[in-house]
Amino acid sequence: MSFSKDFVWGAATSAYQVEGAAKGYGKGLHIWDVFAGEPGHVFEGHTGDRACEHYFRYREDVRRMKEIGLQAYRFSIDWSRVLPEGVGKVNEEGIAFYDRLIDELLEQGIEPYLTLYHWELPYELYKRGGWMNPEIVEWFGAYARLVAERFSDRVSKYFTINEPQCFIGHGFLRGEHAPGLRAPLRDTFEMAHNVLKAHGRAVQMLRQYGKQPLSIGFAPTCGMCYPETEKPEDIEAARQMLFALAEEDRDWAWNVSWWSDPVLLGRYPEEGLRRYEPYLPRITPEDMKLISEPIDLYGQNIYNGRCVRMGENGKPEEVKRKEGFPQTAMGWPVTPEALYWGPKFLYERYHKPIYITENGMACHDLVSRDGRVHDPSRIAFLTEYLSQLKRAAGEIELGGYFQWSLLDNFEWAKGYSGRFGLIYVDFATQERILKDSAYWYRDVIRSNGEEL
Ligand code: IFM
Repeated sequence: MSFSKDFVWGAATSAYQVEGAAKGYGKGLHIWDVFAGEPGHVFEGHTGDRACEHYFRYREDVRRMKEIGLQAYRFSIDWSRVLPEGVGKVNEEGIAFYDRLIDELLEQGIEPYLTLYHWELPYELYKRGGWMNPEIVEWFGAYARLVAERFSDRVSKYFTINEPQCFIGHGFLRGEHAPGLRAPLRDTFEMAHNVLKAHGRAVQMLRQYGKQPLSIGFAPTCGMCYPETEKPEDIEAARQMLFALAEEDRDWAWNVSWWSDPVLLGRYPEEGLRRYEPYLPRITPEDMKLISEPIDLYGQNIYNGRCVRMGENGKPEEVKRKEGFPQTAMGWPVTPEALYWGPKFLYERYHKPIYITENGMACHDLVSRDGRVHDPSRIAFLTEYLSQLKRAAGEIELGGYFQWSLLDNFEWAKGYSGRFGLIYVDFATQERILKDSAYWYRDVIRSNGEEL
């Protein structure tokens, strides 16, 4: 089994997590500026005000990408940096930053993959109802148009929305992420519907104003499911559990089918329409047409999964993890099988080329006396995960893989306590050190995944 010749090897970041320059530079506030700026929300009061100073150090960072041999860099635009109020007046200084970044990438032969929304809702739009206000569909569309007009002469790959599961679930159901709300279920379903419509509108605008044919997708996430054995009934159990609704209604957003069926199949799952009926907004055929505007790529952020078997009662059941099962520094289980079965089940259902838009782990990284960062656990993790992905590559259409993350960065409510990078960042001095895993990844890329 091998990766195809045109398989893309990259790494990813997002704006607030790496850019810094959060105040000034013509940028408006977004909900994370406000949320992290207040005590009690983020570990030790950390904020993304400085983050990795990618805004100033992007040249050095692109040089590092080149050293690792990255073929692609997935980054996001901060909506409030280019449109400080979310709509209307354009911040040319912000546009100029992304122009410079894109030019630098292209000069180094690294293809930009641009994400429109990785959670920076402009605060001015939040005050007008944010995702609750149906006007956001056009606000987001206008933002996508601006991006197409300014960048699509050089950027042809786009993802509209990153992980709606997380920004709706953590931000509006659990209140652990910005804006820190525990909203009624009714509100969250309404927001989710607007998110999906905004995605569709952005696809239309990107296509309409794109200066070349564009490849467009979206990048949801979720825990995957994999079978305990390869018996057909266990495989079927894992498949069923992957696309099932969450057990608890307040966990509804952590789900694959509610987000992906509308976009890729043009309908919400029937079971969900029945169960969530009391909470749902009005959903029209025109809405579904907009939401299912054809896309080209299907991104999926995959970190882990649950082991599943068919129970004696003929229903899927989760298999308890073994005592001492491996975990990352975030306490997330290490389950490489998720990178074989996840893409496979998704491809079977949606028939779109799959890009792993994020995958990686947080480790307890530290600088050794030799000045290097030795991270054998990350190398072991990636070896296993990529081997599983390689197995999938022999069976389904896979477009690429983006390591999360290029740099250690601001891990949302966990602040700087979770180090996910291939590149170590000393946040006091902003010194960068390529971890052992970065050199290892360089060799993987060189061999197109043959050397794992
Ligand atoms: O850092 C995040 C990223 O912003 C979204 N996906 C998961 C990553 C690790 O938690």
